[in-house]
Amino acid sequence: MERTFVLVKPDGVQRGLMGEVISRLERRGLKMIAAKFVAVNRELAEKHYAIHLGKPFYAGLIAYITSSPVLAMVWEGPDAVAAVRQTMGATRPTEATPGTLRHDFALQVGRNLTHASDSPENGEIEIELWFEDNELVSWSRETDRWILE
Ligand code: IDP
Ligand code: MG
Repeated sequence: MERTFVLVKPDGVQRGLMGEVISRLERRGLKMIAAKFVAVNRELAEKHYAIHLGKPFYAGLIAYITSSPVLAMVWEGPDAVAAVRQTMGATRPTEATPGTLRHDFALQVGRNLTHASDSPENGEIEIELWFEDNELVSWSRETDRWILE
């Protein structure tokens, strides 16, 4: 089953939206297999956003993600990467579809609430960066037969 890495960024934590993010992913049918509350240091932030090094918004992005704790999670499901990114909405909240998290709870790209892996390969890399193997929980969910065909 595909896995993806998800963050509730500092703005989501400060605004009390952790539960909203979890709730939407749960209701979608995705299964949480790991979660932890993390004060992100500069080293972790730079590794996580290495792909954006050199971009004009990079310094602001590192400052944003280290400014307050984040909720780091791993979610599992069929096409989990695409499903989570769809639920999050477009990177720029004003381009996000109504009903998505970024449309419903955000206005600006630099305060867009969440991070989610953009490919299964990057998902595995990000899971490895943020979690130890023994923090990933393998569990069977009784509702799976009503969610997965
Ligand atoms: P994503 O989070 O939707 O995958 P990316 O392009 O990977 O979007 O960018 C990572 C993060 O960097 C965004 O979620 C956003 O917080 C921030 N970001 C991207 N573009 C800009 C920008 O033009 N100004 C400020 N922040 C930006
Ligand atoms: Mg991205």
